[in-house]
Amino acid sequence: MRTWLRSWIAACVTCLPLVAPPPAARAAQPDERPVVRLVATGGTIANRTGSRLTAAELTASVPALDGRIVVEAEQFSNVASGALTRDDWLRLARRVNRTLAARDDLAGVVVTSGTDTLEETAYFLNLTVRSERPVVVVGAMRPPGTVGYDGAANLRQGLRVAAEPAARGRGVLVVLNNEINAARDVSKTHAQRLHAFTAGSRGLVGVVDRDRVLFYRRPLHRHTRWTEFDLAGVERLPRVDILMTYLDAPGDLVRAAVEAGAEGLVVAAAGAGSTTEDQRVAIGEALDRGRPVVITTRTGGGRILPRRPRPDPDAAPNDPRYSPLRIEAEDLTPIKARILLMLALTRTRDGAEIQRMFQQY
Ligand code: DAS
Repeated sequence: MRTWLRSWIAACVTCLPLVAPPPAARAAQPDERPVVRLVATGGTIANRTGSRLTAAELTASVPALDGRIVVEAEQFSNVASGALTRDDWLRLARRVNRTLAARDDLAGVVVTSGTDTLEETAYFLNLTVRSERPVVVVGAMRPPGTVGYDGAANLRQGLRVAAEPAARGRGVLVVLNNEINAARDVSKTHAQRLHAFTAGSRGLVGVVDRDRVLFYRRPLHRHTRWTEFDLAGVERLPRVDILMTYLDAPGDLVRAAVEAGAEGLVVAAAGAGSTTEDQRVAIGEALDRGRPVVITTRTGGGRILPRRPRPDPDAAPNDPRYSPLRIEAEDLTPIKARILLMLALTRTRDGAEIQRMFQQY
């Protein structure tokens, strides 16, 4: 080997420690990257033909994070979202609460869910996770292995939102298709398309763009850190059923729900809150039996307005329209109203108190 080449190599070898510190020195550097906990529950996002993707495999599907976020994977369940139960919700909320309480270093949590009941799980967590740190729920409309699988993209976006300090204090967020929606306001509004989740006239909370995560608004209803619902001591969530109004809808389904053990009812009423006459009578009986009945609209938008005051306080004392247990749901959808009523019933049976909760959450 030529002399100049030998001395050049020797010089480079001498320089090496300056260029790349030895492993011991490297390990001493503090890791500043945000840590996000991924809690996987199943759904289409994991539903590969043959076997479902595990939480670890889901994490491996987003290498494009380029190591900028440290992801810890945890398997909660691996089922279709329609197979989850109210007991699963209790366990899931407790687990997320416990994790956040024990780990100050976590930036946030991402929960994966099947999209069919995703908005329900998101709203339940919105009312029961007592932390300001972001909890983000993601899913997918196309399964792994299909052309255009959206799961990896949605998961990557969800992890970015959960790692984002500006996401704190905005309640549980739902992230799909580059859009950030509030758990309270978002609904699945399409059975097939990628753009399946919308919050209607309430609009987006923010977007996930290629360069950054951008927020437009802060949900004003009470949630997460500001919730009054505490699952400590709650062994089970009460049964609350939803009945729909449609032309000639019978009242006997209302009676059947009460007979089957419903502790409260939600009516997906027509328009601004009307039911059939037969339902009106059966709802009156349910109220007389001490069951709160929450009136919502089946239209998908708009509020149920507060009742007008009783014209003559002495007239028709048993008129169900004026029962204190008849609650107006504001603009909560029937499935979200069911969740709020279940949680309300863990704290009170007082109609005025339940009505206050429907105005605040
Ligand atoms: N398989 C359905 C579910 O688990 C649909 C989905 O995930 O998109 O909800």
